[in-house]
Amino acid sequence: MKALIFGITGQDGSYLAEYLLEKGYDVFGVKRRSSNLNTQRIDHIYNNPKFKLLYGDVTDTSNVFSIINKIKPDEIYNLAAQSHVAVSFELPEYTANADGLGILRILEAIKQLDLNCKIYQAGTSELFGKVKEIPQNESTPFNPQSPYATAKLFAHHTVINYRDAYNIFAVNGILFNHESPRRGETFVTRKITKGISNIIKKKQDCITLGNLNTIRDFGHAKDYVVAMHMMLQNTKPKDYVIATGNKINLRDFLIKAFKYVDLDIEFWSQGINEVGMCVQTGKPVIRVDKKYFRPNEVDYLEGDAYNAYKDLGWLPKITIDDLIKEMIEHDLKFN
Ligand code: NAP
Ligand code: F7E
Repeated sequence: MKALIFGITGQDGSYLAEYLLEKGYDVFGVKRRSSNLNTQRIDHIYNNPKFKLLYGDVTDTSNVFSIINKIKPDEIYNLAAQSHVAVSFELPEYTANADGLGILRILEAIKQLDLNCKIYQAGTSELFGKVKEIPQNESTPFNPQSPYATAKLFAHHTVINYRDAYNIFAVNGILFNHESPRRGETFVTRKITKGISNIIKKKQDCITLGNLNTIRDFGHAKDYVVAMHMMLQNTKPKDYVIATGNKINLRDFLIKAFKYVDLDIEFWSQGINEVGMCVQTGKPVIRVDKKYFRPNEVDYLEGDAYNAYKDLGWLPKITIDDLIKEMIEHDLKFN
């Protein structure tokens, strides 16, 4: 079996590649050219004879077409995206091009080449935006709040349209936030675990964050890539929500994370004056800065993945406590 992964250098691409190699797949990963090395997450599999890297970009139609024509994969995983919600407000057009049109280019190549290939599209809980229902499942109405989410909404409907119109086995995974030691350092969980490691090593005094009034359903990326593969082994192409069902607000995440290094946090004041004080040292270790606020915020995400459990047998295995432990231990060791 040949799997082609767009977005191989990212968090999910690296875990998925490992998982598919363990299953005996030949894995082809598409990476963008960069002026500096960006393969840190996949360096350990680079010499695996069943793994190959190709240069590509989902904004380049001819490149996408020629890669698919050359490899003729059995499965494609489209994980390539400008995946940062806050950045999408600065780069709306590029985000629409990569995150919205990227999958259209892949589907169009499959259609024109008439290939028998299954396709996974990386959808997101950001589609629910300002939520219309709690918890969110596959029937919850979408209400996107960012250029990232509107681009992913286009991608979501494009997948359904190609599935219905051309009988292509294409599915959307509607994945809630998933994290790991490989999470990009500007996403909130990694910013926190790296910040804690720096505070312990006296390289940093304080972690400066944006909106603390936010609730997320965090899982581990390792569990979530298993769901991606399961969706392509399903008897028919269907979209699924993937989540833990366990929500946590950012202040509680911070309290848990600091607790792991034996520090207690108390929150004082409100809004941009809010600080997280360390009980043991009496010093502020968390501050708020408006520059990390978004023009629109998604305040509450809590997923219901019952259908993935019922149809696919998918369940998350890694708890939030184990996730935090793994991330902090990694950052203490390597940063
Ligand atoms: P990530 O770490 O940011 O990885 C994104 C990957 O896409 C990177 O390999 C990146 O390459 C690549 N990429 C970006 N623009 C590209 C382009 N124009 N052409 C080709 N490749 C491009 O994201 P992730 O956390 O692994 O997420 C994987 C996918 O799931 C993304 O589509 C994301 O939007 C979606 N998603 C993520 C979550 C989550 O919580 N992690 C939840 C729901 C959905 P570089 O290394 O060169 O930047
Ligand atoms: O923010 C708040 C921020 O950037 C989480 C992507 O993988 O998951 C991710 O998107 C929350 C938000 O992730 C900071 O305002 C506070 O409410 O880690 P994040 P995200 O926006 O939820 C979804 C499912 C995806 O699909 C995306 O690709 O934390 N927050 N202070 C902050 N966030 C960041 N980044 N930095 C802060 O300083």
